[in-house]
Amino acid sequence: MLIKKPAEIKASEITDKSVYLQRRRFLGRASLLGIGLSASLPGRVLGQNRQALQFNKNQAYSTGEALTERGKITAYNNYYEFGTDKYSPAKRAHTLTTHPWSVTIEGEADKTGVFNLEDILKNRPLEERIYRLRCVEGWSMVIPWVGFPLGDLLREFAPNSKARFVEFTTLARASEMPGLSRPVLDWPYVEGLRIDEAMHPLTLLAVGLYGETLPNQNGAPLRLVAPWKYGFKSIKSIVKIRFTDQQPVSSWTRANAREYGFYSNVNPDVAHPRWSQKRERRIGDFLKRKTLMFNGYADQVASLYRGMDLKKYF
Ligand SMILES: Nc1nc2c(c(=O)[nH]1)N[C@H]1C(S)=C(S)[C@@H](COP(=O)(O)O)O[C@H]1N2
Ligand SMILES: [Mo]
Repeated sequence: MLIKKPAEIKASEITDKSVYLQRRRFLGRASLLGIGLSASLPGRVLGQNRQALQFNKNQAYSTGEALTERGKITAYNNYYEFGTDKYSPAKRAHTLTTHPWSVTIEGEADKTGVFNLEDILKNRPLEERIYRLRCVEGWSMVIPWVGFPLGDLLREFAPNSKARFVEFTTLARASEMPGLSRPVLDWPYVEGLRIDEAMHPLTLLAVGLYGETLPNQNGAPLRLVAPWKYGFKSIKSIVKIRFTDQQPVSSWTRANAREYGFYSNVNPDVAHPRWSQKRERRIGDFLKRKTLMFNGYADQVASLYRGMDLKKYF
């Protein structure tokens, strides 16, 4: 049942953090009461306009740290398909058509094919998870994502025993992505995870942030979020997921293997060849803070790397 109150419609138009927090509290109560706030999901996930999403808050997987303002999360981005400048994606990504959208599932799995995003999202419950995101360049944010565990989706395709890795590919549509005219990276943007990293319960596929569909500059309509890894692993606007027995070569490794390894786990003890990773600036803060091992998710993910030399496998 859809019950819309004027106050609630207003809140979705406002980007201020305190208002959002109030609204989140309201959403929490509303979902307890079983009141739906948005009609006909998943159709509404797909439009380019901001649409309210229906979700449950996953507190167990959320940090209690102060959120980065929505306006900062959506204005300061890395999305090289729209230019290498941090402010270009917000200015230019509106040209991206995110509907219709399909995702090709390929490789070492019983079920493969091309699937409409609508079908992927049908009857799939969404969660809000507040995660830290740490860019390899030394800044970080705290982002309230809305999405679902990647592993839940992957299992539906029944990957076989050869599926040791998962490779992800971003859309490469030159007519809508002005950055593709420059060979800064080898397009399309490709990233990869080991299968156990992909299946880890922290690994999210996001369709929204701050309670609404993803802005294009943040990777609409579907992007990866692996919060213990440097931001570039969290690939945007995904069109292909491939199960493979070979370790994928990511666009960043292809561009500069010495600087960007396959794992790219946040690690204050392994410096980037051109700068230290010991500290980071939380966007909005004046002073820097210490970078934490695995971006603060060591309790959950350190066991994935037991026995590995993380200086070698950086
Ligand atoms: N397709 C694609 N995905 C991408 C990037 C990109 O340039 N292209 N940049 C990455 C980098 S370096 C970071 S830090 C994060 C930034 O995500 P945000 O803009 O939503 O904060 O997206 C990652 N995903
Ligand atoms: Mo990044």
